[in-house]
This record gives sequence, C-alpha cells and structure tokens, in this order.
Amino acid sequence: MTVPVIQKMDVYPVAGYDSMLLNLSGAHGPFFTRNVVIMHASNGDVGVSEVPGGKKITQVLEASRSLVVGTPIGDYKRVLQGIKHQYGNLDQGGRGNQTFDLRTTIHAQTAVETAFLDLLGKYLHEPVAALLGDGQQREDVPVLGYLFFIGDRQQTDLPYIGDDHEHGEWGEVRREPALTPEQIVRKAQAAYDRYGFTTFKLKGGVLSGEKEVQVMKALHRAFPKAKLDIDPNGAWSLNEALRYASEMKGLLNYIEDPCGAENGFSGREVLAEFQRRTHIPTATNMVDTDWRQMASSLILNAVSIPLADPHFWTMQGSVEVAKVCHAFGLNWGIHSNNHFDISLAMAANAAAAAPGHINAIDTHWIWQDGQELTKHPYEIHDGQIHVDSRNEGLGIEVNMDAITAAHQLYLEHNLGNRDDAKAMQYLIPHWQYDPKKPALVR
Ligand code: GKR
Ligand code: MG
Repeated sequence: MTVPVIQKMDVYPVAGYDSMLLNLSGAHGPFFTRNVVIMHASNGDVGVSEVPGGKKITQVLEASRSLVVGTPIGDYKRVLQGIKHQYGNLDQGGRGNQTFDLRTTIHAQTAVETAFLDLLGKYLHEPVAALLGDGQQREDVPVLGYLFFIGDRQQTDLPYIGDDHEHGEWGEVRREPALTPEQIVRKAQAAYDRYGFTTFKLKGGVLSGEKEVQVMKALHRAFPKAKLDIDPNGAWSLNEALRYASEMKGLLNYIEDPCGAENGFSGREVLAEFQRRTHIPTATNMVDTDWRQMASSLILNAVSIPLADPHFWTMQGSVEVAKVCHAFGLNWGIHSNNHFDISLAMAANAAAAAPGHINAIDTHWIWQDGQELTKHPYEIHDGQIHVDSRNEGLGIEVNMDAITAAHQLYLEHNLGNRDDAKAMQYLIPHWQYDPKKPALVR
C-alpha cells in the first residue's frame, strides 16, 4: 500500500479574545494570537497543529512549505531536520527574558511535527500519545487551575470583551478585575466549581511579594486540600525568594522561577542555591528550556520540575524530557500560554505519554473556553482531561469555519506579536518591562 504524502500545507495566523491578565511582562491585550497549521494528505486526512502567534513564526512556516509538500507522512523527521538546518540560527539568542518564549524555529518545527503526528495517528488508527516516547502511559491527565491577577479593562479604550458569560459563575468573573485575595479566591472557587481543579497556580510577579504571599495564604484557607503553586517569573531576588518561601512554608506544592540570574550568577545557579536552602520543589519554564540548559540544570541540581511545554520542546522532545525526569527522579510538568483547543489536545497527548509521576499540567484554556477551533474539544472535568486510548491522531476534528473566523479576527485588527507593555501603559503611563520588578510595583 502507498504511504500518503502531503499535498498541501496551509498556515493560519489566528486570534482569540483574552482577559486583561497581568504578569511580569505587563497586561495581556484584548486579543491573543496563535499560528495554526493544516496539512492535507493524499488519503484525504487532515493533520492540524497550533503554536504561539507572531509574524516570524508564520514566515518560517510559510517558507518551510516546500520542505513539507510531497513528503510521505512517515518521513517527517527529515523535514524537521531540514527546518532546523535552514532556520535554526534564528533561535540563537535563546528564549529571551520575557515571561513568554521568544524563539521562532523551535515553534515552527513543533507545528510541522504535530500536524504530521496527527496524520500518522489517523493513518495508523492510534492516538498521538501512542506514537511518542514509550507510548501512551495514562488516559487521565491532571490539569491545574491557572489563576491570574486581572486588570480593569474599563481603564482602557481597548476592545476587551466582558460579556461571554456562557459558563455560569466562571463566565461571569473571568473578565472582571482581580487584585485582592478575596477576588482571587472568588475566581478560584468559580473555576473549581466548573472544572474541579485540585491544584491551582497563581501567576505572580504582579504585586509586591508580600501581597502575593497573602493571596497564597487566602487560597490555602479557602482550599486547604488543594496543591498550590506560585510563579513570579524570576521577579524576586534570591533573598526575597527565601523570605517569601519561608512565609509560605507548608502550603506550597512547588514554586516556579522564584528568582533568576543575579549578581553574576546564572538563573540555574541561583535556583540551585534556592533549592539547596529551602528543599522546596522548584519548577521552571525560563532556565531549563533546551538540552544544553537541561544538562547544566542536572549538573547543578537547579530544578526539580522542568515544565517541558511541547510548543517549545516539540512533542517528542517534551516526552523525552519526561523520560529524563523519570530516570533522574525529577517531576515533569507542562508550561502554557494563551491557546486554543488544538494546543490543549497537543498538551494532553504529550502528558498522556509522559512516564512516571507527573505534575498537573498548566493550561490557559479556562480563559479561552468557548472559543473552540475544533468540533469536540477536550474538556476538563474533576481537574483532568481524558485522552481515550481509542483516539486517532490528536483526537480532534478541526472546524474550518471557526479557523477562518479566527484568521479574520487576526487580519481585521492587524495583529502579530504579543506585547504586554502596550495594555499595561493604560494602567501605568510610560510603563516599561523590568524583569526584576513586579508589574504593578513602579
Ligand atoms: O500568560 O502572562 C502569561 C504568562 O506569564 C506566560 O507568558 C508565561 O509564559 O505562564 C507562563 C509561565 O511563565 O509559566
Ligand atoms: Mg512560569
């Protein structure tokens, strides 16, 4: 039998709506952007993938089309090598020092890899999870509730939405401001009622560390049994991180990038010292983001939870990290950014293939739920996503009308790269990013 070949690859820069989520990089604008790839194979199957937005990623994907079209679906690794060979130099500067990853080529590789894996899974009647690492390890993937401080969209003239209330209490609160412990607890309660999370993560790096500790204590009081994480994206100095960690003693499941490079020491060296002195499991999506950093991290014992987001490790790479974690006694997890339901399927399949104990994976989906690009998206129930071992490919079916509409939204508003400083400047005039200062401390 002839193996299907790729006949066509389309790249859709798309946009969706977001709340005014605050983080060290500033405030999320009214729209988030992603790149969606659709591949058509000669057997009539369609493969899909989603990666971060941005024009450079779109361009590399467009330029990679000639490497993809005509390739038999089993030969996709040769295409990935070609993309790396031709465009790998674009990632030489690393991930950058924003909260989000600024690389290009690795995201383009993931987009191409995933669409091929989706097609291969469909052809072989296997879920993508079965094609990764040592195959599918679990059907139920734990997911955490990702909580954010929210800015007041009414202080801007930007087109934020405030009326997509189809999800009860969660729908009502998710676009509304939240800067106090009470407001964050209310959001957590609404998210718990809807999704059943047993782990919550607070995105820190917004208020002073003292105030964020108070929010964590309030969450602990409201959910004494929940696992709690906090991620200030390296905003605190080592001394501050040690102080806040001792104040949160006993209530943290793990801490993520509590501090970073300072005084001539690298981020990994500082995290190693933090872990040595606190014995608190320490996660990162900032300083252990490729194999060279992983080697250094392992030697230093800097990180016990690498958050191996498939979008910047590739699907296969993310599961390879999970295998390393399993062998070295580390605990794997996944990092996220705003995303649609195609990325949700990608993260769920990678996590379903990760061996050993895993942490509840990050997802921003609760902020986007209701804006599906697929016909039957994965759902979060009891804090879990079910990845049925009878799935084929990613286990989703694209909705081309929804993708076209999301592409139109992107074009209509002339969108491109993420820039959180822009929206933040409505709250604090002339605001500029400072990786060592919480966003609202100016
Ligand atoms: O969505 O604002 C955000 C987060 O700050 C995101 O950009 C980070 O990449 O959540 C991420 C993290 O640092 O774990
Ligand atoms: Mg993080």
